[in-house]
Amino acid sequence: MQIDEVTISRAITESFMKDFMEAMEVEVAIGGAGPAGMTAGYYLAREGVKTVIFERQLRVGGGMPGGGMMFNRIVVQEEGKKLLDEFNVKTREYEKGYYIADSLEATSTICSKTIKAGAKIFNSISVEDVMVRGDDRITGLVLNWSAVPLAGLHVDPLAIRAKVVIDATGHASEICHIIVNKIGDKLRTKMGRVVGEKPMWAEVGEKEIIENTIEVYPGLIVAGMAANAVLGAPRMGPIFGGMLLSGKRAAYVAIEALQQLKSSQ
Ligand code: 48F
Repeated sequence: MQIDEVTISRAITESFMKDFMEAMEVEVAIGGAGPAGMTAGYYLAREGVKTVIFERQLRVGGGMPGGGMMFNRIVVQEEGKKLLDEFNVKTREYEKGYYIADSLEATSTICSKTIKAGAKIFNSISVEDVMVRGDDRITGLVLNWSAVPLAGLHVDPLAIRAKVVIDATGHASEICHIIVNKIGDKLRTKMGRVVGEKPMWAEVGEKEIIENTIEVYPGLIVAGMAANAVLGAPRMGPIFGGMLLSGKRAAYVAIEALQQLKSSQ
């Protein structure tokens, strides 16, 4: 067989565009393919929900591959270990109740299972704005290639429609900030704004992240570190159980929000 460069180029362009067009009308759109966003995507896709994830970086995983201070290990507690077991990520007990996993195995396995479950992940694309319609409800995301702002180019974005959005953009909680900047202090938090994360306290951060995984604005759910940043809870450093559990919870909060939307229409 002769290899033709143009056939390769056509294969890439055509199949990418097909998936991108498909992603323009989804049930759930997730900003950020860190541990929380990918875990949310995995459980949503497993439940048959049409889900897409947009990730700014070239690579997925957010803060997970870097482990603790670039030592590529993560620690999870008992509940987090059960979730890593579900993904079939190997863990080893370090001391009673503390489990270690390889951060690269965790990242690559969760990513692979999320895609195989049916969620689409688009890397190198940033969420730069949102769409809000009707009675104050987020209805979509506004996207641009991540390289555009890096190059300082003036290029207008494109938009996709989603019934529910998950802000899994980590510490920066970018989608929630966009809502506050453009719509006002309307988040379901103290004062309606992003409260901001508190100093590191792993015990409290890991507990509160689950309670903080809520719908903070109609159609917008927070997951992972964004949940603690928006609701004003501590960061927790390289213990990742809370991120995975929050991602899983966000999937089911999103499913509930989809059901409520359906019954209100
Ligand atoms: O930061 P990140 O890993 O968030 P997470 O899933 O997990 C937090 C932990 O990694 C760690 C921690 C553990 O205790 O505190 O920090 O909550 O992943 C967030 C992803 O979102 C991407 C970003 O590149 C990262 O991969 N992201 C951020 N803003 C945008 C975005 C945006 N506007 N559009 C698209 N992706």
